[in-house]
Amino acid sequence: MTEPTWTRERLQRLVLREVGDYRIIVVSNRQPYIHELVEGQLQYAFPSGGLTTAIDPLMQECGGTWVAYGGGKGDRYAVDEKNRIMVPPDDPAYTLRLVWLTEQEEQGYYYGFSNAALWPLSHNAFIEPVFEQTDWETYQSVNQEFARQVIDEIDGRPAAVFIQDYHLALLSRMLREADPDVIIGQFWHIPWPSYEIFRICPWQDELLNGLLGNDMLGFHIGDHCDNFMEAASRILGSRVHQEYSLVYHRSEPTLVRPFPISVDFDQIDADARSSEVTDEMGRLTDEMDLGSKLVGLGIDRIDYTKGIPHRIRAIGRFLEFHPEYIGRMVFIQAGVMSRININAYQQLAEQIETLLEEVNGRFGTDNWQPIIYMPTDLPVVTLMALRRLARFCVVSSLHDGMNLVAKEYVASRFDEDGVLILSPFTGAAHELTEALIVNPYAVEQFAEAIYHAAVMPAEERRDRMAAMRAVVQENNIYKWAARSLVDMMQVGRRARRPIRSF
Ligand code: GDG
Repeated sequence: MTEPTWTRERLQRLVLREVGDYRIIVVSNRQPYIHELVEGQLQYAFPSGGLTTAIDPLMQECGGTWVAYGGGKGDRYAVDEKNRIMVPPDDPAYTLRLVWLTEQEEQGYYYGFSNAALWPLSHNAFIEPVFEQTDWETYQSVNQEFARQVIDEIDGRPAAVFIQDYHLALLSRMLREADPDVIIGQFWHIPWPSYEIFRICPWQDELLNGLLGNDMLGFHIGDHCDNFMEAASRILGSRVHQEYSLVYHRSEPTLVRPFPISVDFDQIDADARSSEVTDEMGRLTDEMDLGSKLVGLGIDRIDYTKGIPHRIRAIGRFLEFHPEYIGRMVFIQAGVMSRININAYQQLAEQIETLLEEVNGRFGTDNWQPIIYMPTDLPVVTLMALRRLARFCVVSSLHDGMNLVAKEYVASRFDEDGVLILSPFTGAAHELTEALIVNPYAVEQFAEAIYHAAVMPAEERRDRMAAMRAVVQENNIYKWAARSLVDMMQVGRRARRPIRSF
């Protein structure tokens, strides 16, 4: 394999050069390490989700502080009197500072405004957003609490704050008002909706005004940048310089750019080759009787944007069209349940169960089921072994900012085998053009894509996988981090350069 342009070492050198005396502070809702109390003992875990997967390696390189909500039962026992702890626990590299929220705050800010309003608003999945005044008020006060903690952490020193995601849309404006010298950037990990959809939000002005407190605002793809700029122009009347990707609000500029996020390709590639993974593959093959079967795989947070019902229907249709695969294929659907106290997620869980009963009931036999559903938090080694065992991996999102599952599958296939079936409605489809791109709503075409994956000759599989691996290896997480950090620092410094008078 050739060396990619961006590596951990190059990023580290770049950070030293670009960041200089500024302290880097990352802020997100989700913490990268969660502490739990298990039989009185403190243990830690990594939460699943794309954001922490992407940013932890970056923080390990540049040090600094990560401010996040402390949602683990053991968190309060793990931190010091300033609510800080060094992480990763095994090899401390940066500071984690935790923010405490009450149950009622978590309900209104996280389950309420973030995930019952903003999440469905931003994804074309036909789930109606729920706009509750009290949730919005809680969202504002929790953003304010994050702002207080970040300002305390900065403590008047030069700082660059890199905010993550849609839980903190108001934070940059609050920080700017408290300390105009702070450089601020934000990455929005989910799509930005079209103007027609965004304008149904009762607090559209406040959200835009909040986000335009950033020096730099990143999205995964250009379409989301364009949607955001159109909203700023039509709703707030902001001046947009499309050719420079700049939005001027109250004569302050915000650079709006695409930065397609990615994974740590080399690390995943190396992990996939380990003997633990090979042993786990053997264990799973025996336990699940996969030996002579065609294995398909889905790994997702159980979310209505991921198109899981569509995928189950397509597998049913595939078996109907190609009965020769009855008893000869197994589709494993793994991934954790999430946000289960929101109505739409409970309905999704029920819908999945009903569809599984239908497809497994129709095609299954006494000793074989076409779909094995494992909605639990599986160990990392098991997920890796499943990726390596799967002839094909299905990512059928109805809408997805990027989708890291697709890139993880590609990065773990060092054997250059395996077929990726990918929805065109993911950011990843813009880069992984050698996948079998299929519309998840078109059930017959979807079923045919599964068949295509099943019968694809080894040479074609290798060519396609090698091409996708080259893309993910080059466009890795270090490139994403380097490009977004450089843009944030440069645009932030430029905006604060003293104007010389002649
Ligand atoms: C958001 C955007 C964007 C999944 N199940 C388990 C598990 N996972 C891991 C996957 C992957 C991550 O979680 C999911 O990342 P995605 O990118 O697919 O999706 P979101 O969580 O919706 O992330 C998305 C991302 O932010 C980054 O910007 O790509 O578009 O929606 O790493 O492997 N991990 C473990 N157990 C599981 O059961 N350990």
